[in-house]
Amino acid sequence: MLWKFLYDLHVYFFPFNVFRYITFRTIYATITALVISLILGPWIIRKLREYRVGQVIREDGPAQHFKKRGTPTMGGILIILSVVFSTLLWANLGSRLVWIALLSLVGYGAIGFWDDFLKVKLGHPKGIGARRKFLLQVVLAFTLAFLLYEELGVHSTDLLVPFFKRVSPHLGLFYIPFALLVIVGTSNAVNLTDGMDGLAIVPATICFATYTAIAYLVGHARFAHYLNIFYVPGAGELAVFCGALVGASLGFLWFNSYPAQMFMGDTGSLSLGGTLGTVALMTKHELLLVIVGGIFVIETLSVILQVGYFKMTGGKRIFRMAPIHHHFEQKGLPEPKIIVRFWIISLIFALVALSTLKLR
Ligand code: 57M
Repeated sequence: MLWKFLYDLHVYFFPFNVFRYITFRTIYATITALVISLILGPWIIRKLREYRVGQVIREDGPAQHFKKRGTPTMGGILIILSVVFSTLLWANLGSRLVWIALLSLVGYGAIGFWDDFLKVKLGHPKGIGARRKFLLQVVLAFTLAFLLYEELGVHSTDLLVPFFKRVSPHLGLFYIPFALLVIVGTSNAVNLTDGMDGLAIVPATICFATYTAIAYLVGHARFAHYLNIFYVPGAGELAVFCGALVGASLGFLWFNSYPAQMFMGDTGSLSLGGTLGTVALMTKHELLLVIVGGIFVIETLSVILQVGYFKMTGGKRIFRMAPIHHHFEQKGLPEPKIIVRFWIISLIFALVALSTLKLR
């Protein structure tokens, strides 16, 4: 909205022509979301304290976490508000992809909000309940998958395989269950990772920064052709949206860095995860997400292995505790050390993922 108003003024003042460019608007969407979250952060923390939205800590968890009891949670509200506001200001709202992205952000945020609200405010230990929560996630993912199937046209059901130039399987109608898996899987993977201060938000920021670059490239006919990737008309506007997510996430990190003043809650983790999966689908780099979000994949695999082995052997464990960050914690590594090491690994994954754009 704002960019259009400013751009229209270029007939009077030519330098305002710059508001037309996606790169310029992406930078300002990032800064705007960051500034909004920094300004709103202390107010949201105060409100969450006022409404007594404090984290309940599980008795069977690591003892080091007991001191975190009562930390305000549901901070995902801060991320969602900042992204929505900044996107409305800087993105071209004529792009339907932007609206689909916003739907995933707000939709998964709402599911998470409901779950958090029941847990922390109304004291229901199970929140919405695992089955109902999963069903809601699937229904929303199905809606998003259908909208994408309609929107992306010619390439919607083709996949780009990292490292392989000539392999691009055509999924046809199988695209819908595949898209469900990507969206719901990523949403839950980010949720599982969110168990230490800053542990989920930094890898999420790195993922969104990576997809900012990818969205720009796939939305640019010449770059897409040069790199031999699918050209997705209108996807460039998703760079603006992802930029806003990077800014808002950094703003949230300001408060969530160790020792955290607030947690994102399911409101944040489901929303960030669901949106990451949706963006990967929209930019036609869905398989690359396994590398970009490698840290989320490792965390999820550690849970699958641990739970599977636990059930098969009637109580034996592979890790001291899953997800794997708790394993290192139980081994005595200080929380900040585990967190920063996971950030470094996450950055390496993103760089490797970006390198595959040329390695084909
Ligand atoms: C949510 N949530 C954190 C906070 C955050 C199947 C099983 C592996 C599932 C898994 C699970 O429930 N995971 C999902 C993880 C919780 O954080 C809240 O939840 C939101 C995200 N949804 O935003 O509101 C706790 O994490 C800590 N935390 C921080 N800083 C942050 O910035 O320190 C979170 C954010 C917070 C705080 O302590 O209270 C969580 O871990 O509960 N279950 C588990 O992760 C549990 N694992 C487990 O039971 N493993 C078993 C196997 C057999 C399943 C095993 O290995 O033996 C662990 N979590 C806890 N206790 N709390 C271990 C036991």
